Amino acid sequence: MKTTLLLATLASLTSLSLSKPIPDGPHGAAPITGTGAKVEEVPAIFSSKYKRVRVTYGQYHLAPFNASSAKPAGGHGGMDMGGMAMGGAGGHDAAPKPAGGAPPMAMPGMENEGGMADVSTHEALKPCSDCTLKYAKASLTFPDGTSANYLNGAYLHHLTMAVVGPGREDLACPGGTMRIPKNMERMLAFHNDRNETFFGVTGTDEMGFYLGKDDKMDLELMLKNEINVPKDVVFSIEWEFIPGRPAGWGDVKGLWMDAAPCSAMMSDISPPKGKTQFTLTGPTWTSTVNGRLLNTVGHMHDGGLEVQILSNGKPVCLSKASYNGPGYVPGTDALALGASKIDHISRYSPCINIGELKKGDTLALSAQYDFEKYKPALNKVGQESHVMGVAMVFVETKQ
Ligand SMILES: *[C@@H]1O[C@H](CO)[C@@H](O)[C@H](O)[C@H]1NC(C)=O
Ligand SMILES: *[C@@H]1O[C@H](CO)[C@@H](O)[C@H](O)[C@H]1NC(C)=O
Ligand SMILES: [Cu+2]
Repeated sequence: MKTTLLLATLASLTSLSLSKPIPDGPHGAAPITGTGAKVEEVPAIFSSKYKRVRVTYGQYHLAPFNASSAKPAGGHGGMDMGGMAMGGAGGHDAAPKPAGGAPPMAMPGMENEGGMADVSTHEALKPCSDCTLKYAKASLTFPDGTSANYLNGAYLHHLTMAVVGPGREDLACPGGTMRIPKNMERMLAFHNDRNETFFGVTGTDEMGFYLGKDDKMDLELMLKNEINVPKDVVFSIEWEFIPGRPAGWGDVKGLWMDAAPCSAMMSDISPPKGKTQFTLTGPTWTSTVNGRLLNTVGHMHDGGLEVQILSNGKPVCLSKASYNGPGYVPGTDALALGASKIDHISRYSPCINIGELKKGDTLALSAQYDFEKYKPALNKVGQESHVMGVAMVFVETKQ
């Protein structure tokens, strides 16, 4: 297993092609990525003072949904474990991040998630260094550039990006946990709704997330193939940032609100047995900072209706799921190749300018599901897939 991982890593290193030099190669070593990783400059949209880059993290090979456990398909992005490709190391849906580069073992309940590929890496390409991030937007395409989604069989299951560096601390789960070690701070999450992220309320307000020279970016990336033929996909994020750390700008942090507690290794939860309508309720978080709650969208799995956030017991944000937007309905070809004919969440209503936050205030999240209204996704062996209740809330912190 270790040899396979090493070979896969070497293969991806040798095929690194860069149209621009990597701004900040970690300690001289080339970052570990999928094939074709690169950083390209594109025109900024929000301000002439900003720069915009498209970071391609790589092209990855996804095994078919129905791949048998005994006969793994080869991949560029990592090694496959019976249709569950394991690449890089770690992943919140995978397993404890092991020391020494040993591949993680599938978490109980995840081993039958057909077509799932964990292509996480501890050293993802950085969009910039000594810069303040304003905006990010993720995409998943096929190598020919067309969007990859339920329509044609492969989708962006989720990604979480964290910055690892001296003095970094996760706002929601501080102090170091099994899942979020010391010096790690989660700062970005994308799910298949692919909603753009503003580190602020708009693209131009004077605040952002600072990324330093010594920070590394940890990318937890899970991709999923819904159909019974292999697929190659390309994952990228467009970032917009201002160089340096402008004087007077506010600091933006990500607050990962979750139905699962900080002690859990992943956000995935088994749906309560025998229930079709239920609410997941997360632990109460007590604020350690003063600031302002800027924006968020919720995240659930199919079957979810809405994510609610309570501040000091009062509802301050309701992010409702809507289903079956363009690109999210499996097409005829995808259905013929085994895609399941269910409704898929395609977007969430955003909450913007949520309100003030003071030290001692409490925040809590809940997520409501109704499997009678929207059927849950099923895994390879016909069991209900895990569910989630998550919202990455961006906060402007004031000391
Ligand atoms: C995505 O979220 C932002 C808030 O960050 C919001 O302004 C925008 O309307 C959302 N877009 C969609 C398609 O939901
Ligand atoms: C998966 O499905 C494809 C297409 O229907 C089929 O050709 C293939 O034999 C299946 N593989 C397994 C392992 O069942
Ligand atoms: Cu999820």
